Amino acid sequence: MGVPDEKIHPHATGAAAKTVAQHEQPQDLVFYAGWFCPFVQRSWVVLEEKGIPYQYKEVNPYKKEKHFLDINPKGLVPAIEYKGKALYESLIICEFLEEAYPDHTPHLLPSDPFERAIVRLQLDHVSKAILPAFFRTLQAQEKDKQEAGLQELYSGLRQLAQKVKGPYFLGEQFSLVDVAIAPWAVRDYILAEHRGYKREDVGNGWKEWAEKLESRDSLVKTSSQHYEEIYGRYLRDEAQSEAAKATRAGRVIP
Ligand SMILES: N[C@@H](CCC(=O)N[C@@H](CS)C(=O)NCC(=O)O)C(=O)O
Repeated sequence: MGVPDEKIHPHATGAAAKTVAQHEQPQDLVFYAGWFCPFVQRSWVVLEEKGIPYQYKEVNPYKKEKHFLDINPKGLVPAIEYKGKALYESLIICEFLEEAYPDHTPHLLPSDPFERAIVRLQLDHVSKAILPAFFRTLQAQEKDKQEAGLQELYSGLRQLAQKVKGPYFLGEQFSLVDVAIAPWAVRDYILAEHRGYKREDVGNGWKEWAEKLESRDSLVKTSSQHYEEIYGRYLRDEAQSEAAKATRAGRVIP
């Protein structure tokens, strides 16, 4: 028996569909992706930014088919196969791409070790503070819990935005901090429509940064339509994804 999340639109649409069509040929790097997934979009953005040759393969991660579990035992997208070897976890894939393709620019990590560490600190903040608050706000059913989630989200985003040099996190250089948060800037309209979220209420220039991120070419080229269909299940707290279950149980997002 399947889970309700299995019933998703089967492939990318809009600008992302064109990008998928350009990446059907076999390559050393196979990108296992779900068109709808913000974690996928992180790695996809890096592939597109750097112009790395890749073959796009659409996976429905809710089906947990054996061939996919062999690649990622966690059964989550994104995952890659690189020269026959498997790797998963969006940010780990992003860093792998940065290191495995040193001649492909832009470089998304600064060259100075201290600056690199600062970028990683912010990635940690996105994972531990911002994303859990985003999911909590999305899934909360009671008004007071939605409001509490929203305030946590504002606080997490505010702390991050405060450090933005502009127009991107490190200034002119587009970096992994931008990559890590951008897919949620693309999707925050869902919270605006259903949870009273306003970019302006974050402050510290988040609105301007979010606008810059969502309009960047690599984000536009990897964005589809139909996100509402996916997020409807989260908004009703019916989603059975690992992230949704973890959020419901007060656990860390896997
Ligand atoms: N920490 C993982 C999260 C990936 C993730 O949660 N992907 C979702 C789709 S957006 C997935 O594959 N869900 C399948 C499931 O929950 O069963 C990463 O950063 O790659």
